[in-house]
Amino acid sequence: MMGLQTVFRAVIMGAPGSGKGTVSARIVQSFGLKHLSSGDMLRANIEAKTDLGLLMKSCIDQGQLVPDDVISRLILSSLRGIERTSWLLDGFPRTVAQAEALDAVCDVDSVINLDVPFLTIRERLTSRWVHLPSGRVYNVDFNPPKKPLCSDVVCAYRAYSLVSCAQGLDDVTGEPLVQRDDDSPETVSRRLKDYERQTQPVLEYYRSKGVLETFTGTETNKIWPHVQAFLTRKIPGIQQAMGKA
Ligand code: G5P
Ligand code: MG
Repeated sequence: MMGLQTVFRAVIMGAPGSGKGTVSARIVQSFGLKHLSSGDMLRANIEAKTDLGLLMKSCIDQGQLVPDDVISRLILSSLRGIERTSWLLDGFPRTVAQAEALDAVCDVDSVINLDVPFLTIRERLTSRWVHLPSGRVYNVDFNPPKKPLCSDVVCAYRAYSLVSCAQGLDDVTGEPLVQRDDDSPETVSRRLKDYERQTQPVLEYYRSKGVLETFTGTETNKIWPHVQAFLTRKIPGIQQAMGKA
């Protein structure tokens, strides 16, 4: 890495539910990188009923990857115009073709790989709740919202498996939280299989470039200090305080 480098470009990888969004939020807070999540962007398109969102909704709900050219165009156009900003990509690239498309535009300094057992992941995803507009994630056991909505009425709804009823309110906006359509156990299985088949080769791709750093564990709170120490070593020349990048 050159001494004059002023921007830091990182990718966070890991299976669905490995904690990419959770760790990204901590990285943003500690290091001020701009967070770009492919999944959040796609869900925002679905929510806003854009042409892209309408076209991709069923694909995403079923846990399938969207086509490489569609997601590459979306992400690379978001990177255009922020060439002088340090960023963290979450959820992209997810295939070798996507990694090559990114490489054609810029070099990645570090790839943070969260290695979490699939059994742990399955348990987490059934109790995940999200605030769709911001992408903030909660978990009934791990990081519950400050305002839970567990009135008797909601609990009664839960008994009938009406999972779409809100289980709490977003800490920042007070808006209701929802469960993702792709978090059903069957869809999670499909996403994990696709991850093994299509995304694990991307880890090899970055390993061969010497930029891959793997963090293994079952708890984000135990993984996080290692990620934080790694980034503290890696971003020496860059202003770490928020807003100064
Ligand atoms: P996404 O949105 O990129 P995934 O499947 O890669 O989705 P996901 O599900 O968002 O990843 P995550 O961000 O890795 O998971 O994990 P998270 O949300 O932070 O944590 C999961 C849960 O565990 C949360 O409830 C959290 O609170 C909890 N948790 C965290 N740590 C702990 C802990 O230590 N203990 C406990 N108990 N809980 C914890 O992609 C979605 C879809 O978009 C399309 C695809 O269709 C994809 O399926 N897509 C793409 N398609 C093609 N190419 C791409 N590049 C695409 N990107 C997105
Ligand atoms: Mg995520």
